[in-house]
Amino acid sequence: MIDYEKRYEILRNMLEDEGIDVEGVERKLKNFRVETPSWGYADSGTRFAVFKQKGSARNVKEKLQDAAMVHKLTGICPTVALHIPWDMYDDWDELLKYAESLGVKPGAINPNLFQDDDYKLGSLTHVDKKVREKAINHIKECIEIAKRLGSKDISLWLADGTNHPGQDDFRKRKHRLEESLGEVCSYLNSDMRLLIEYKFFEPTFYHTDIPDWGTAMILSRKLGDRAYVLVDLGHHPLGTNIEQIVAILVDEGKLGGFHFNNKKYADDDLTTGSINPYELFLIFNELVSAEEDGLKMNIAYMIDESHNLKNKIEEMIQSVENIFKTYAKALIVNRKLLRNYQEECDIVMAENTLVKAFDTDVMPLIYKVREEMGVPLDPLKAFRESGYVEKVVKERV
Ligand code: RM4
Ligand code: MN
Ligand code: MN
Repeated sequence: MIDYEKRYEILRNMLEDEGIDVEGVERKLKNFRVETPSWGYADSGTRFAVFKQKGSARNVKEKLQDAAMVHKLTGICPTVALHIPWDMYDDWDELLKYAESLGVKPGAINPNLFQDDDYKLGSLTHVDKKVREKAINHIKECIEIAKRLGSKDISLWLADGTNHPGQDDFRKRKHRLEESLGEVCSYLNSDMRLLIEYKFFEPTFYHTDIPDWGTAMILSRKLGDRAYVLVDLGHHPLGTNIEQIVAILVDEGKLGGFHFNNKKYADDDLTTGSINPYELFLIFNELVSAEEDGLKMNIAYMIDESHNLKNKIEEMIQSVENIFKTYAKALIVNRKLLRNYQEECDIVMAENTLVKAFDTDVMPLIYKVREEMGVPLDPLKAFRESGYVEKVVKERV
């Protein structure tokens, strides 16, 4: 048992002296949810090879089992993003019941428009109407699955793009994309959303059809109330100010969700918060700031990682831990003070106000919340002691 009481008292007193509503912070932490991806539990690899791990999930039910384990230990991951056709199943009602019996639910449904020969030159933007129709029908199928499962979000990443100048016409592709997505949106129920993910490179390297947040926002504006932008932290050029993008999207009411991960060079999908924890903090700082200013927000927090060096479940727990901890740090920023310093143009103290929260050890707050939620204080340790890995290695042969 972690003995955190004294540390908690000191932290609580310190925060209350600053005028921070500690109970409010704890309430928000208890309500925070982050979705884990089914593909994070299955074997994956680099661009060069797939590395198999003993005991990794082999099908959608096993992926749900692993995700349920992460939720059991963290208490904040009750939904699992599914990828179609990777997670195709013949009886969705049965699968839904199965998920619920494990204590989890399907989350965002991710169509796959990047693994079929027909899509080599594009899917929703393809010059051939037949290919576009095939792609639209696949998303339509995903929407039907979502309706069966009670999922509200369709999370769309397009691999569309070109490798060679002159290969295709940018504007024509843009028009085809708008038309295709217009049709896609017409199949959504009024409480469903299309989350549009942008990425400036890969698998094509000359251009992609949705390279950045601006393009994704133009699209989502044209598409109307059903469409929002999804920010994958790995999909920006190095040095991009992601927190500013987040602030603008939130302010425009168009931020639909996140794919959390971290990058060093490209779309590395490394452990969230492992390379640049301060960037993650600054992103959460914008979210908390917007929320405290009363902005209307409906944001799907999701992890998009699939690891093949670390144990997959341990890695997911690590990411969840980093996300939760960072959110807590953003919640304890002294916003009143920050605003005052900003108004007085006291740059040094304004910056220090952020750094102070970032530097604070918030673990006692997290322990308190976990204790009240009835989950292990140290989920990683609890996982190692659970014997889960040994169990699935035996079962999954
Ligand atoms: C992309 C993007 C998508 C993910 C695929 C596999 O880079 O991040 O979200 O579904 O990879
Ligand atoms: Mn992604
Ligand atoms: Mn990605």
